[in-house]
Amino acid sequence: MNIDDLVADPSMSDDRTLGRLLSLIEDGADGSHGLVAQLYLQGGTASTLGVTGTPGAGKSTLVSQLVFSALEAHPDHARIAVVAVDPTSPFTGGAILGDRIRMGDHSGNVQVFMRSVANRGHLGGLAASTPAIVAALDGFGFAEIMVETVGVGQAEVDVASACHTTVVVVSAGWGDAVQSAKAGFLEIADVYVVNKADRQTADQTVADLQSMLEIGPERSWTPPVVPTVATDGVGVAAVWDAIKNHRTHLAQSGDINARNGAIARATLKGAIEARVSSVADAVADEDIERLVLRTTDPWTLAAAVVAAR
Ligand SMILES: Nc1nc2c(ncn2[C@@H]2O[C@H](COP(=O)(O)OP(=O)(O)OP(=O)(O)O)[C@@H](O)[C@H]2O)c(=O)[nH]1
Ligand SMILES: [Mg+2]
Repeated sequence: MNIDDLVADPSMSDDRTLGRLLSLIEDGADGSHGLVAQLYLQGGTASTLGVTGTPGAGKSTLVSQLVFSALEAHPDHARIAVVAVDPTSPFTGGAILGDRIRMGDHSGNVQVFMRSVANRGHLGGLAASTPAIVAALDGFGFAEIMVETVGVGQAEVDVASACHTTVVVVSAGWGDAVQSAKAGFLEIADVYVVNKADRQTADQTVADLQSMLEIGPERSWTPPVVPTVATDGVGVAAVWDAIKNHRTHLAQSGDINARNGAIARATLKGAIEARVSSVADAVADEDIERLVLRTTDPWTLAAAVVAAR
């Protein structure tokens, strides 16, 4: 099947062609903007879930469990996509392999589609390509899209928070709640998960987070703090319930409109960044030479280059 046919009629999709399409979008290949643009117009129906948190906290293990919850919630065979944003170097590759193994629970299930976004030197980086991938999957008719990112670095955190519901996963005993506040997690969490609750320190971590969340400004939704043992599935049903409650809250309070606006803004920002990055890459060597010779400066040249587009 070719990609134009796929975009025209997503119901005919096969996952191999979809995978090729997503690679074109991720690379910002010629023509990929037109494809994702068309899919964007067809989208707006998916529920998106961002999952972020500390490295090794158990995010992938939890996501894999949440896929089971989502499958149960969709007996209509609606499809579920998992996007794992993995900016690790191709030479270590460990995390990607780890994710593949944990997500192996769902390999062979035609209802589930997995994608990893590697963000290695791609146009505009992960803040540009991840929203485009999500928009494409949404346009494809996926009912649930889960995006996992490591919560290290602003771009990773931003990508996970540009979703309808953001789940922050920390492991029990991981530093203290203050670390979590420093990482900016308190502001973005709609649901807080304290994983590895098989450790004795879990109760303290839960209590610390709860009290930190209470000191914050008054807000219409207070993030619940849910202990889990993701490897055994303990607490996963409570996390799924918290996600459902948050979705109900968004709909009933009208906060969904602001959330959709924030997601649209993040997607636009990614599109702008990708465009600016391609403009920067296209600057001629002669112009660069003028910078080196100091006959012009980067700021004057930037204004001229952007104005010329
Ligand atoms: N003891 C214990 N170990 C867990 C639990 N959940 C996950 N693990 C283990 O913790 C390790 C990391 O789990 P992952 O799910 O890969 O964690 P992650 O947050 O996705 O890791 P990165 O994506 O590399 O940041 C694995 O060895 C898991 O088996 C848990 O509830 N208890
Ligand atoms: Mg992971």
